[in-house]
Amino acid sequence: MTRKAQGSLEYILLLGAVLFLIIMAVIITRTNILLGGAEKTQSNVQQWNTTIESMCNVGVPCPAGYACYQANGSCLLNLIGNPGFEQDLSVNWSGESPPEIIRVNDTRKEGTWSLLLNETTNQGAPVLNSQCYVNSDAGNFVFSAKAKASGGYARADVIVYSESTCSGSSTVYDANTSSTSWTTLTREFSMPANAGYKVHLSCNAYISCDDAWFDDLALYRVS
Ligand SMILES: [Ca+2]
Ligand SMILES: [Ca+2]
Repeated sequence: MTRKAQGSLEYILLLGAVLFLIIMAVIITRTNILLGGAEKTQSNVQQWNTTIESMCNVGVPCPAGYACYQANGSCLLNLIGNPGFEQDLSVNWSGESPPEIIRVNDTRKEGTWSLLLNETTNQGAPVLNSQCYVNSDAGNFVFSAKAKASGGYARADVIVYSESTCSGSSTVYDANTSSTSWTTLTREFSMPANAGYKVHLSCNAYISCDDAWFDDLALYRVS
């Protein structure tokens, strides 16, 4: 190899090393910026998840996944999954006495679908339970549901358990209506940390009922 060729090779290697360092510096800088951005976005999402100042109590709709706290018009994160039965009932819910637990679209309050619990002779009381949720921090909550009934009462309960697995001792917060037009049921209650809880919808399980419809459920933390 001539001295000139060797000089060119050294020059190319040096240039390559400098380019490599520049590229690495750019990657590190951009990664830090992206990470910072991701953290900022997450922080914004966490704030977004807590409360959205709104005027939903005068008709401004809340975003999907949020429920309107009528007391101050803010939108609060809805802790119940599939709350308006827009997805199949196997999503976030399970039937306890399933003969007549049906999603229907001929009468509903929100979206396309609602839930019908149709009590029929000799088939037992239809009951639909939400999945078991775990409450992380002690606080005060509001549960609400749109409901209507035919030939008796539609009943919606929140059951709070001493164990996070929805077992142990329990307290029932119940609400019901015999109205044949859509009515809002509301219960306020508190939960300790690490309590398990479920929503329990029923027709003829505790009080007389022929048909009960439910839609637009919400459970949210108010303090
Ligand atoms: Ca619905
Ligand atoms: Ca019936």
